[in-house]
Amino acid sequence: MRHYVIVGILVIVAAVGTYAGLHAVGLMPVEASAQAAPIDWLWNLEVITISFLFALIIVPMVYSLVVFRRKKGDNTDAEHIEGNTTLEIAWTIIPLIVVVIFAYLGAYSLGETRRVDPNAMVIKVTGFQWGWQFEYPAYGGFKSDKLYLPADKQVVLQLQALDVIHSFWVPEFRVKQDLVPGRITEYRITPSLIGEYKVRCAEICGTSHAYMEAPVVVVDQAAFDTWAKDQQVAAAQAEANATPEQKGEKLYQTYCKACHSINGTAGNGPTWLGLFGHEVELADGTSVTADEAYLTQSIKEPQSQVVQGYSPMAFNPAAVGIGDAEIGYLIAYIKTLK
Ligand code: HEC
Ligand SMILES: [Cu+2]
Repeated sequence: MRHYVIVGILVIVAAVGTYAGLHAVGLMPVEASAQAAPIDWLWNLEVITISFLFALIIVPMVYSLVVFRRKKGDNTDAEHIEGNTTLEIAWTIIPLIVVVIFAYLGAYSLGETRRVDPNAMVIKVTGFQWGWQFEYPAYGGFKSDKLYLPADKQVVLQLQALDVIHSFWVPEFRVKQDLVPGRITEYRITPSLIGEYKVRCAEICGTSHAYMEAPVVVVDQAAFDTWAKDQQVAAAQAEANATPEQKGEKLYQTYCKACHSINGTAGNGPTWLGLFGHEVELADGTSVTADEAYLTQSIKEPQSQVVQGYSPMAFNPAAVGIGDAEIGYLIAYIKTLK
């Protein structure tokens, strides 16, 4: 009996110690969304259970090793034990109940994180190799490379992938959602903490996957309205005033920068420095002068003429709405890169 009492007390002490230790490590980043609350609550309950189970296994084991070790000169056999039906039933039934309870709590928390607010603001999110773009249809459809969100208001992100599977993940929001080519997936979030975070792609998607990040800025409603109105006005003005070269540069910054440098270094695709007017060697052994016709063709039908030493361009500019006018701007911009 004495052993049971001692082990019981040690199990409780070790469980509390383990939980306190895990808690002190700070396993989770700050909680910055309403959806994070049920997730963190469940996670905490799991850590408590894990701490207790850990103590329940480790303490009796270490206690037995120390207290019941063979005394010097004792060469007798240990007691022969056939089994213990009560114990076996108990350690089958109790974990079963615990697992069923956790399954219920898991389903419940999942439901909580998906609660729909019919007034949620829609933001269109495009993920591509290797970057993010955010579009605000509620404010004239301006595009941004930062995700601004108002605090305490649900937004629904409509996620679209242009090439391969990506995954939208802001650890502080907890919830994560894949972007699947050919389909629009939804991600609902109610940011609850003003601050700056980062969205990162959580699905390995090629060479520069690790750099597929974008800032996420949560501000109060008033600051958000100001920002959105400013962006809307700026977008309209930029559209009206920009020279073709500037429009081309903007397109380049948004869509092409990940693979094409403008400083002469080769990336996933050839550099654009000095491209216009140069002889380009193609994979089929022929060569061609990089004039308007060739560049237009390369952008319109990326697979038609493949540059020597590169795999065909996996990005399809037409998929992001790059048509004849935009190609004109891009070529005007490429011409400036001498
Ligand atoms: C995912 C990476 C990637 C992105 C993003 C990308 N490209 Fe490319 N691009 C390539 C690769 C690889 C090649 C070389 C193979 C080929 O010719 O198809 C290439 C070739 C080209 C060429 C021919 C260049 C030459 O040196 O002859 C043009 C023009 C071009 N891309 C335009 C664009 C434009 C415009 C955009 C943005 C709207 C863009 N690319 C975005 C990967 C990319
Ligand atoms: Cu990705």
